[in-house]
Amino acid sequence: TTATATTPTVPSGDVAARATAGFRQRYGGEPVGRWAAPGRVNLIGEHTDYNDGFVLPFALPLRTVVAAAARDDERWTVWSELDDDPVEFGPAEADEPGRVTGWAAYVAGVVWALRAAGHAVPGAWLAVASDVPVGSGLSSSAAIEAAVLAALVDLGGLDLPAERWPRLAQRAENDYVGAPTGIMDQSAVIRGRPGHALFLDCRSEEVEQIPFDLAAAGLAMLLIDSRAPHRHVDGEYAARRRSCERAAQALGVPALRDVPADGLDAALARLDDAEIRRRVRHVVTEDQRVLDSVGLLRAGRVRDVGPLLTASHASMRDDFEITVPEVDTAVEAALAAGAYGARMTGGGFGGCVLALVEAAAADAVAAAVAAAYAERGFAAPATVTALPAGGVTRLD
Ligand code: GAF
Repeated sequence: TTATATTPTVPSGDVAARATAGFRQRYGGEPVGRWAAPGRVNLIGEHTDYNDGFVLPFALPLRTVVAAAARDDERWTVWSELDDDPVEFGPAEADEPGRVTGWAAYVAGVVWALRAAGHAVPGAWLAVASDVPVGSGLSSSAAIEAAVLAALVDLGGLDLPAERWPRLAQRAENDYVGAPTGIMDQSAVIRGRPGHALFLDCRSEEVEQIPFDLAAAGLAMLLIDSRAPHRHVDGEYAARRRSCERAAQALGVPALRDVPADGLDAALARLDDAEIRRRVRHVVTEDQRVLDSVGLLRAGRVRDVGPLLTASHASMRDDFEITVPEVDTAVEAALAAGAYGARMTGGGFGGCVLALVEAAAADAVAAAVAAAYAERGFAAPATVTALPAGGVTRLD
């Protein structure tokens, strides 16, 4: 085994300075403001959001920053660190989903969603820098959507209360970018609070901020980037969603959220397809695990959430069938090294694993996961610790 250095916390970075520098360099002037939105991890409640169910994500200290200024014409020019050249588009491209592609589609999608909702969106110069890694399942897309949305709302003085931002950002992603996601990620990056997890009812959009003070409890949350190459993520996600919708229809309920945990067996008995039964079992038990986790956190019993995290992982692995060998290996190794619980977080097929550990054990657990990876010949995982941070905000 290799001795690891101390597990780093996620970097606070100079991401805001990079956004400003990018703005000056590309556009030759000063931004009028900077807006920042975080990435997120989901503590528990996976693939429950589009079933009208419950989720419990928290915002990360990793952020995407947009430096911006309004312009007099109805054009949007956006530069990102991911590319050399800015992308420019106008109303014609913004009003036709799919016209702008790549990372800039998330920006065009926000313009589209605002215009579709009847807002007069100001033209703008935008420069984007980000510490949220792309493709690690930490919602870099929700982060850019939220930061751009906040910038455009402020620049245009739009009358749009923040409670309505998550739905709008979700529409950008669903209808412009074309990814059929739920409302969890946008809610987490917009409504997250430091030291809290966000308990969200995805049907009513009611939220409760649940105290989640890991440091005070002597605990740490390890975030292990599985480094698993993405495998058919989009198609598999859409297929899971379709299965859930078909199951709800077969059961005669608006959504799987309406199948109560104590009515699960009766519901399963009415479904003749074994795969669909597994999908339903995941969603219904996962909703219950969210409610149970919230109850434990309200009672200050943070460590006791561990077994629920691990049960969630098993359910994703065996019933929802969205894990891959890398994430299963990380979860098993973390548990064997003493983690209270561990699970893959996010849509699946790779991304990050989170592990709830005693703060003093963080380095040993990270080293154990790295050793298990080396043994299997997987690319070394990147591990950090993370505390819940705040949602989208204007920096200056
Ligand atoms: C992705 C989606 F964007 C979310 O809406 C959610 O469905 C999640 O996968 C699975 O819980 O992050």
